[in-house]
Amino acid sequence: MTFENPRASMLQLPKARGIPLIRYLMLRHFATKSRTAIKYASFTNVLQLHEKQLIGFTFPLQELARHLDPTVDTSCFYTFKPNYNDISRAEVFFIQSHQHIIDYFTSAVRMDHAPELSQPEVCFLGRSNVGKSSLIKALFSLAPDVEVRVSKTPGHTKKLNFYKVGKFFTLVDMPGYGYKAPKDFAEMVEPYLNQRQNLRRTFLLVDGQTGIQEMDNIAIEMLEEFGLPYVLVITKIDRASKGLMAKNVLQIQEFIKKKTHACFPQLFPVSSVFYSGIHVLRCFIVHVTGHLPLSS
Ligand SMILES: Nc1nc2c(ncn2[C@@H]2O[C@H](COP(=O)(O)OP(=O)(O)O)[C@@H](O)[C@H]2O)c(=O)[nH]1
Ligand SMILES: [Mg+2]
Repeated sequence: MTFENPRASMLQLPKARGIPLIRYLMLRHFATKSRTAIKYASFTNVLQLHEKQLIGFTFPLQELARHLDPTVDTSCFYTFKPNYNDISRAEVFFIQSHQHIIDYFTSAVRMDHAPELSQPEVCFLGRSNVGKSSLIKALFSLAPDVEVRVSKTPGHTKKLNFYKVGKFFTLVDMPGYGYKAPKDFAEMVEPYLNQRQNLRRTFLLVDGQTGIQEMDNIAIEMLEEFGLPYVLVITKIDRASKGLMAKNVLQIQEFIKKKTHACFPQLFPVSSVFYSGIHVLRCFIVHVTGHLPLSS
């Protein structure tokens, strides 16, 4: 079925290109949106935004706080609060040069195949489809040649994918856990978390539309049991309404306060499509790997 619009020929838009009008408009809409999105991969361009937009884009939690009842305690929203200069300094680590190579390094199907590296490491853990690979792509968007491995059959390829950021640190994309979580944890995730000496922080991704789910609870229990410092990253915030985001964020924040010990009190909400929250997350990674003392 096509959506050919009889007025199309009058508008002389799509006919000239032989594309149905609605598809032409959709393509144009997404092309414009993605051009705008790519522009904001760089914090230098984000800094050109008006103050209100700049804050909302850089600190999505602060934007959310504006919509909350003033009686809600939002102090944990500001636990890690770099200034714009810190964020710009951190961004330099994610820009490729001849002296500073950012690239996919290797994959391991078992922990004993993992490369021995001395530089600090951070890993990204979460359910299949929660947005791990997209987040790594967004973090590396200033080095577009980095080949981020995405499994074509989600949940089937169980590999640890290692990405080197020069000689400074490594990011590890963990196999996504699904309905087979206990088995996946036993084979891959547990041995990695238990044995990896240079692991500085684990980022556990939770979908902003659904909040913490049963499988995420298994991961949280494991991280708590191991006493490893971890951080919750809230993904796909562009897909959730402000109301839903507020509800999920407050619920998760309450959960962290009451039920966890090793979890960082502040959440990191991100959109890997529009890059909101990405710049602060880059800054946090550079900070926890020991390369950026905050100036503020
Ligand atoms: N709208 C939106 N979609 C996202 C975002 N992050 C990931 N996705 C989509 O979610 C799906 C799963 O993402 P992927 O990164 O492959 O998840 P993984 O299995 O955890 O590595 C893909 O279709 C992505 O395009 C986001 O921030 N916003
Ligand atoms: Mg993936």
